[in-house]
Amino acid sequence: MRSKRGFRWLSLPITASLMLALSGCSSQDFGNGFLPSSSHGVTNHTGPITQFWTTSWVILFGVGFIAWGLMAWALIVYRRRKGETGIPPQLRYNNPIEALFTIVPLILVIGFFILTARTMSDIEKPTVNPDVQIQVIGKQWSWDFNYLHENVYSSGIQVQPEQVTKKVSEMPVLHLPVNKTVELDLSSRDVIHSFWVVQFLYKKDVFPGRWNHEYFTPTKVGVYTGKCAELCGEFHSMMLFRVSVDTPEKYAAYIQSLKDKGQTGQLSINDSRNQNLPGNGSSTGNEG
Ligand SMILES: [Cu+2]
Repeated sequence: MRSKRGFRWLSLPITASLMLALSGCSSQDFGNGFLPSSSHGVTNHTGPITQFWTTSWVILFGVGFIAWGLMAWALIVYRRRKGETGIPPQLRYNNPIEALFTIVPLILVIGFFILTARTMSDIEKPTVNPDVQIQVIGKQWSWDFNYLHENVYSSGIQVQPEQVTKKVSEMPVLHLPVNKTVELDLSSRDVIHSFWVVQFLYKKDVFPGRWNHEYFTPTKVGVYTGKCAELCGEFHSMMLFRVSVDTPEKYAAYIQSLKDKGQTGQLSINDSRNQNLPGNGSSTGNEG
């Protein structure tokens, strides 16, 4: 009877954590490792990234459960009983256990290193002769896009608070044609930013005085959420944008609309960022 009562208190935290884990998450979230389910098949990289993430946390949760289980077992089995006094027997130099907690983490670290290096080198592999090449230039607190092959540009204005909830359509938008290979060349006019498209499951730092590159193929038509992911000053949280993955016709129409507005040529990396002052209502990119 004693042991039955002793373990009853465990049922409460176990039930509570199971309820927490099982409520509010669908089986799709679970299979997706709780990454946004809207990221499914959005680029050629989202599959491998999801797989990498899910594999990692499943293994680490396994390790966690074993460690927590052993801790709970030791706490319960070796707890101080009634009438016990003094320090319990002191043990040291248990070679099998020391070998275990050296070798197992070593295998984990090497395994994760190989997994990471392999996934990253696949994702970072440059595309030779990409179909679309676009310069993405960060500036406090918006983005400029130079479409190199089409020789047009668009220049973003800092998002205003009401746009965050109401006027998504007025945010700067990077247009990409679906199923075409894309190279993005990223740099900054001022401080360090980070180009993050949430559903692409990838961020790339944007540095002044340096060009970084990102290669991928968008594979699903849609509009995706973009943010700056590097704290870059007062209006960092307003440095929002959208990525629109278009059908070939819609992409061509967008490029034509830039030409019609006279936005031909390219914005220089050395342009002033003052085109971005709040209150400048147009997004036609006044080079300064
Ligand atoms: Cu930023």
